[in-house]
Amino acid sequence: MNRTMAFVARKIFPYETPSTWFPGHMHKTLKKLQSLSSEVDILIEVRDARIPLTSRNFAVESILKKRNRIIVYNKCDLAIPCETSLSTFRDEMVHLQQSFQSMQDWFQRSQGDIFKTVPSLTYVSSVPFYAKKLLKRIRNMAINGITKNQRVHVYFIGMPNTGKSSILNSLRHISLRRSKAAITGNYPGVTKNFSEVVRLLEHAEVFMLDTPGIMTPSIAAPEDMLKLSLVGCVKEGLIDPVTLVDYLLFRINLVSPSIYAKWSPPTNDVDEFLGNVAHKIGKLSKGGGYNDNTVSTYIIQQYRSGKLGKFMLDSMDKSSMSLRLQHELTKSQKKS
Ligand SMILES: Nc1nc2c(ncn2[C@@H]2O[C@H](COP(=O)(O)OP(=O)(O)OP(=O)(O)O)[C@@H](O)[C@H]2O)c(=O)[nH]1
Ligand SMILES: [Mg+2]
Repeated sequence: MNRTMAFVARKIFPYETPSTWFPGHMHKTLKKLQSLSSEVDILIEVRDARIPLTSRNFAVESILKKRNRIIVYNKCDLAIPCETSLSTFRDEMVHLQQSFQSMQDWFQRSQGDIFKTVPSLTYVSSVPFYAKKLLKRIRNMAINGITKNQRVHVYFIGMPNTGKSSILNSLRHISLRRSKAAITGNYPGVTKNFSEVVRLLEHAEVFMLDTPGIMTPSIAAPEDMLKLSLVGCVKEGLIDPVTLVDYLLFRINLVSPSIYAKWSPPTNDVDEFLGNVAHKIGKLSKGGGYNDNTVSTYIIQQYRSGKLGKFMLDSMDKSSMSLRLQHELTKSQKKS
């Protein structure tokens, strides 16, 4: 039997939950959102399609749950496996959203509160097709009477680095052909303050507001910080790169070790993996050693840019989703 056939992936990744990353500006943002909640007519909640469950901000959801909402799963270009077509992926995400929502409804009902059905969209901020679709949804919500206000405010919220500012810019470009209104950047925490209002439609008083990305004040599930660090939602350096690569290896092995076949045969051992990668990319010293931080950082960069295959870090089966909701519920009950 060859090594690939004999390989058995790890089923668990024991990990001590580090605390969340919740700097002062996020605390301020959460408070401000709370106080402004009556001015939010439409909420665009941006999530990262690679972690559709983990990048859901349950802290914000609980303060803005009565608002008209559209969930946008951004960065689909980094989450769709090559063999999956966009429409299949879209269907999967709609299905995920529906099953998650029905479970959520059940949980919320047991707390005496019911969520509205929330429409969701997959997105790639650089592709006009998606901006046109989202624009149409917002226009319908804003103009077709869901919102009665004369002036409509569309707020963009979500975890850091999920692409809120990029989406705002893409909508403005499609609608008004105007240049960027919001600064974007490839690290979390680019937007630090609420933006000024930015016009969205030419002939209607519909305006957008960008907000700083916010994490949840506490972490729901033990592996959350690992996933959020891998996709770049939290500050660099909170978790050491070797641990991140070990976790990435664990997740990839659950999908298929063939994803890293260009570097290494299947393995559950992060040191063996790093050594094989170091060898393949020419980072081995004459004595056969390597700097594990340098090699790990390289692997993480490859993953973030989509060069190490496209796959999700969240498990999307019903029992994983249910477990996640239970974690969230436990957290919110502990708080109250
Ligand atoms: N691959 C890919 N990258 C994207 C997409 N949308 C945004 N990005 C990139 O993701 C990074 C973060 O984008 P931003 O728009 O600044 O994210 P943000 O949510 O506003 O971030 P904060 O202000 O820090 O909360 C930037 O480097 C963008 O170019 C997308 O659909 N696909
Ligand atoms: Mg931003």
